[in-house]
Amino acid sequence: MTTTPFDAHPRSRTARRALAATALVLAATLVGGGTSVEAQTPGQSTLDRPADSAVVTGQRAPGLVGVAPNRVVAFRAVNGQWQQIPVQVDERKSTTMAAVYGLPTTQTFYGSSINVPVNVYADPNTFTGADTDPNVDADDEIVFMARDAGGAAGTLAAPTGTTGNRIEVQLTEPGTTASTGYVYLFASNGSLDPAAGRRYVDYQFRLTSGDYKATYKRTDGPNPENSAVTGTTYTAHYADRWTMDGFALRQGPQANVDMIDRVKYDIQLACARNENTFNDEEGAFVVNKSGPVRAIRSYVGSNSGPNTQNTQVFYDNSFVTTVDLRVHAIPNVGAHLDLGRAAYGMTFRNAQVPNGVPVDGQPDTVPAGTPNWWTYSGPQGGLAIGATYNVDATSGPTTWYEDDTTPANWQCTGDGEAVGDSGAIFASWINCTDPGLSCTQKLNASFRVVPTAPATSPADLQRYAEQYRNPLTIAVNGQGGPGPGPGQCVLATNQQHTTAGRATTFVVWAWAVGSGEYLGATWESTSLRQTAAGVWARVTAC
Ligand SMILES: [Ca+2]
Ligand SMILES: [Ca+2]
Ligand SMILES: [Ca+2]
Ligand SMILES: [Ca+2]
Repeated sequence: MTTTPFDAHPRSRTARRALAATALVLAATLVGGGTSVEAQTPGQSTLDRPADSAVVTGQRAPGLVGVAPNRVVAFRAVNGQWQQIPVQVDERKSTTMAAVYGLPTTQTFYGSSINVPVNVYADPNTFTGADTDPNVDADDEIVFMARDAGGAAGTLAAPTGTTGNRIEVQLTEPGTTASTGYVYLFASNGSLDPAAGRRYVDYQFRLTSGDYKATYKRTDGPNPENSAVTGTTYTAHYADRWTMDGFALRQGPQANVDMIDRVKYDIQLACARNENTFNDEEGAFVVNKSGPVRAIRSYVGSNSGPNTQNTQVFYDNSFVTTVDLRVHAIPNVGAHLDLGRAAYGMTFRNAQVPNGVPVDGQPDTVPAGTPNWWTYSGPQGGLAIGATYNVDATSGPTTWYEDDTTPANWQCTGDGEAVGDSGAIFASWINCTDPGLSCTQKLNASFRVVPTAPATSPADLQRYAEQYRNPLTIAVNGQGGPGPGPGQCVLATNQQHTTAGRATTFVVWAWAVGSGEYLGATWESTSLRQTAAGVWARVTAC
């Protein structure tokens, strides 16, 4: 049995209920022996994924394509009752980096062209601009929290305020089908708030200079900020585009005490390039978006890598940083989090030091290894970090760890100390990754930080870290949508098809309307696609 790290969090009840449901299912199996699979279908989610989100693109939910983003709503079913949950649509668009910069396509930086194609989050308040299609389209993302999932809705009638058919999104723990949950997406009639009255995260983008489009120095920074993100379990602060210089837990005895020196990005060659020099030259924001499910801060520009992009996505109890390196060949590159003395007393663990080393400013021996997960735990609380890499421009990353108040190593930015400073470094020669130089190789690194309450065990921290590397399986059943229309596909029981006019029944047997295809018994489920007005054809799956 595991504990949730979010004990100060009212929604931790969901996880406890899920565990209780698991126990009930197990008990039923033990007592009943031959209990059928159907009888075990839980009334609520059995997932234990407190920090995970789930994204369904418009491409996977064609029934919602064409629906206005503020008309997409989500529900869970708990013991046969609908409950609305927060959902967010993040629109994406294909454009060029030059458009993101709001600069001519002929613009170059250090010989690198910015007239390169990219697919990015849209933002009407940056030069990226709003999506070209104001409704949900194929690349737009529909996102909700996995812990908001419920049980299977079965034959529940659609919730009040929705139109058309539901899209069932089933989340399943890889390799453990008994751990599963369901979320149902619908189009609303306009009477429902997609946030369901919640706001999980708040991001205030504040430029010292004023309005972004009017004042941002896109060809030569710096561009000081006083930006802040507030989740349920943490706050973060930014002083400039690349500079996260504040981070505090919101639970425990050191609530709201800044724990970090800063997040560091660097080429560790005589401090030639780092987040300070990135801020100092060309750069632009792709998007600044705030809640309700997540906030997104994405930006570009790193000296001779004008197309390099960093995207940070903030949830209520985690944040994800994804670096897309796009630069000429370079000798090495690293991304790491340097803590401050407020982190003294924590213990650092990874696969090489599973029993941990103390964060105390005194050097430790941490053998080299692949930085897939690492954790900090202590009376302050915990940090669980999981990482993924998509790289073909060099060999894999190695762990960076430095805990030393008098480091021999130059501290290129921040204060002069290295405190529990850990992350990933690509220490081998990195081939060109810049499409602005017609290069096609890649180096993409993604890190998720899960801040937790003090009571979280090292084992749970490791589990949350590794969950980022092993995401939930997402299955999308049924296509939902605003209402009948050619191409619509619906997975439902034959009784539901009959009620909705897609099938007819005689005694307990059902046939599709229009095509006349036999569908089986009324309690069986089939997928029907509308091939013409009033014609439904049986298909293998929606
Ligand atoms: Ca789009
Ligand atoms: Ca769109
Ligand atoms: Ca130490
Ligand atoms: Ca430092």
